[in-house]
Amino acid sequence: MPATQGLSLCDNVSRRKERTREVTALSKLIVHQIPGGWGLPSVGPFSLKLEAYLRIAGIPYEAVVDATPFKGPKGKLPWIEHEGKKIGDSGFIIEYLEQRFGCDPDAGLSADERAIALSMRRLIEENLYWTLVYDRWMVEENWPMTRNTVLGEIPALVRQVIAPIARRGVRRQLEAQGLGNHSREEIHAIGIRDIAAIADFLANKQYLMGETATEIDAVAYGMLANIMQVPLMSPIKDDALRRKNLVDYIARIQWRYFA
Ligand SMILES: N[C@@H](CCC(=O)N[C@@H](CS)C(=O)NCC(=O)O)C(=O)O
Repeated sequence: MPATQGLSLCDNVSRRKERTREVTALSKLIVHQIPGGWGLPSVGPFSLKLEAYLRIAGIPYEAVVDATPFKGPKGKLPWIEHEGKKIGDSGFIIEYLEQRFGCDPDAGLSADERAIALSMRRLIEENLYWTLVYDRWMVEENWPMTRNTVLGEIPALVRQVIAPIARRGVRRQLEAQGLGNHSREEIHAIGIRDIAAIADFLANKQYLMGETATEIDAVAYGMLANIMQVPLMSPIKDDALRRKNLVDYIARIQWRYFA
């Protein structure tokens, strides 16, 4: 799926960078990601983050769905192939793309704005993410839908065998991370606090760092859309949907970059 939207951010960079991008566009960027579903291009928050980033930065790419994360260099999705290189982890991928394509959506941020954006990213990726994992994989009512969508590209018979093994692995990850040792109510309270912090920080701005979209908006969009726009039950989702600025924010990014 070649993406050509979102070029505006790079429209004003120097002619040299334009030329660089035209040339590098010739070598195809392949993005391996978690399958789409529930109306989203990817039901993986980090895969959707990378796709949002590529659209914000205006970098053309081709998305490929991987049924499992095992082929990637870090054993996780997303990962990319570009000019003979394989790179895993959305954060490292973005660093690579910024250097290779010479286009940084955060270029206009000051050092303290970058520090704030990084703290917000850690909140979203290192804490809120695990509440999403808990709701998808551990809440009994949600499990059948998670199994059939997140693992939906695995042939049904194989999935029957793999799904319970994968679920046990995720339970161990949740316990090792620490969140999995809390009660359901405590986990939801933790997630709701993060949602409140994002909504309060966004306040009435267009994007998290101001009037233009930056990397943190890709991070937030990938996670929030995967919480707010999926047909799973969660008090965290319910809380987020009650916050009009978050609902408008997600719609704004979708309209601007995914229409
Ligand atoms: N830090 C990584 C996290 C990626 C990640 O956790 N991906 C999940 C899907 S959302 C995954 O592939 N999980 C498979 C596993 O943990 O075995 C990034 O930013 O890309």
